[in-house]
Amino acid sequence: MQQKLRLVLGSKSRSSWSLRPWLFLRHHEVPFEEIVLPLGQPDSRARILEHSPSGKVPCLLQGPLKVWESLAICEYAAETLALPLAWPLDPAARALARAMAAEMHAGFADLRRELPFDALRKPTPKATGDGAAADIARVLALWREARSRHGQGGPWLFGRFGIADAMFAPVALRFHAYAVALEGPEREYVYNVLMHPAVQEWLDAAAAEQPQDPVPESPAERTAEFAVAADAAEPDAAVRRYVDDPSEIQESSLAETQRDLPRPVPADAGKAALEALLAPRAAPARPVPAPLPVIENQDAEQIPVDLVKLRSFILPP
Ligand SMILES: N[C@@H](CCC(=O)N[C@@H](CS)C(=O)NCC(=O)O)C(=O)O
Repeated sequence: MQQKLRLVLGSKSRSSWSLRPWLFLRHHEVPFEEIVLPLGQPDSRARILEHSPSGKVPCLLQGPLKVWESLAICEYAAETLALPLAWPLDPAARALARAMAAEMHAGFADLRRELPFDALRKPTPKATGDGAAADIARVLALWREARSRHGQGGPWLFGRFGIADAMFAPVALRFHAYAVALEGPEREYVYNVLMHPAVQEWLDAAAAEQPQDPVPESPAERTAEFAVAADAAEPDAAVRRYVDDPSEIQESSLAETQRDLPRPVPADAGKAALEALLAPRAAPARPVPAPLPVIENQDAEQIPVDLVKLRSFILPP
């Protein structure tokens, strides 16, 4: 019998590299124990080094074995747990998937630096420099190529969920968090990543974490929840909504509302999926010390959200 797996992770709100193998294992319902270590603390490095020889997370432990590096962890899991669809079966697709995963593992430094992973960020656009813009364009081109050439068997890059999807999942979450303009298949792909039950689980766990490190943007923006209420059937009608404060419902134009909505929302989003996308993420159960006030959102339930109508507002006909 194999010894149990333990996965050493960083804070879920911050550690994009940890998300990759975690998601791969969770997608395949592989049982493992989590050891979550807060990042950005004075003792973070020492605590990580107790488990991970590289001084970085993630690191997979199995008895005396330590596997660090996100890609190597996914590979090890695929081989030892016989997960053959970790890579597509067709050699050409397999080569492309491996090249994409390796390019992700080694590259996109501007994108990662300019759009840092923040699982709790309210979707808000951010201006990027040429380097990050080029990285975004490259990622989208890769996704488009994989989906159009090899994605017929399912909603993931190569049809079935594989290592390439796990490697790009944090990028998809960044595109969502920074409201990167997306179209067609890329928009749907980001949506599918966002709606993956394990990704939702990760985001919930991130929301429940004790905030540890300085927040780069305004605290209100970080913790604020987002909701919209639509109360008119006409597409040019004003939309009632709140952004930060549920007690302050304002009217905005439809264009403004569309611009601010969490993205992406594909044309075939069902009611339940849309509901999940718009639902406020649960606030931490325990009190959060200043300067990170929790925005209480109980009032949100009192807003008469007609999701079917709302959907017709935010989706193209
Ligand atoms: N190439 C590594 C990157 C791992 C990495 O950079 N992890 C970050 C967290 S996302 C880390 O451990 N940083 C150490 C620290 O913040 O103390 C991998 O693929 O696993």
